[in-house]
Amino acid sequence: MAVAYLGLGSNIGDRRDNLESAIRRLGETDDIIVTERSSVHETTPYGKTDQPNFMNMCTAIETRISPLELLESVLKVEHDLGRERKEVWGPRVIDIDVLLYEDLELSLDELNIPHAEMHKRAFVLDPLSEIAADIVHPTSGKTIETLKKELETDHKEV
Ligand code: GSY
Repeated sequence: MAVAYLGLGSNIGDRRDNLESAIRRLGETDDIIVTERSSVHETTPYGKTDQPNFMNMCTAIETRISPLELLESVLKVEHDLGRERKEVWGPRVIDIDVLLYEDLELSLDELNIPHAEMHKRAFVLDPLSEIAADIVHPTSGKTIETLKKELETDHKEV
């Protein structure tokens, strides 16, 4: 079984319920076992800032399916929960990103693993460090805890 990590976010409707529904549906998907989950973090929007605050969390899963099949499953859960892809950076009922899949590095049009922006995003690293602090991000060779600390240092007020 492969271990993968997913990042989830919601900023429309009942955000906590949307996260719960997404995790339940992921767990009901063939060949996906949700093994760990972080706490839920309320976060300010990254990128396009004039939108509601998000709730974010991360999960660990075990799976036999390939990264591209995992992407398909994740897109199906997003679709079933009513996700519409109107704006790249716009508000969303649910967003599920494949962050890590074992120590794989993959660069395709439709999927980058590790997620290309994860090391820049506190809304990913904060919850992810609760369940994967010692996991090594394969591109940088740094642990999630180290990436989180580096991002915090970057953002420190002077
Ligand atoms: O890429 C995920 C969607 N998203 C988020 C998010 O989940 N959390 C925060 N805080 N900002 C975000 N901007 C986008 S787009």
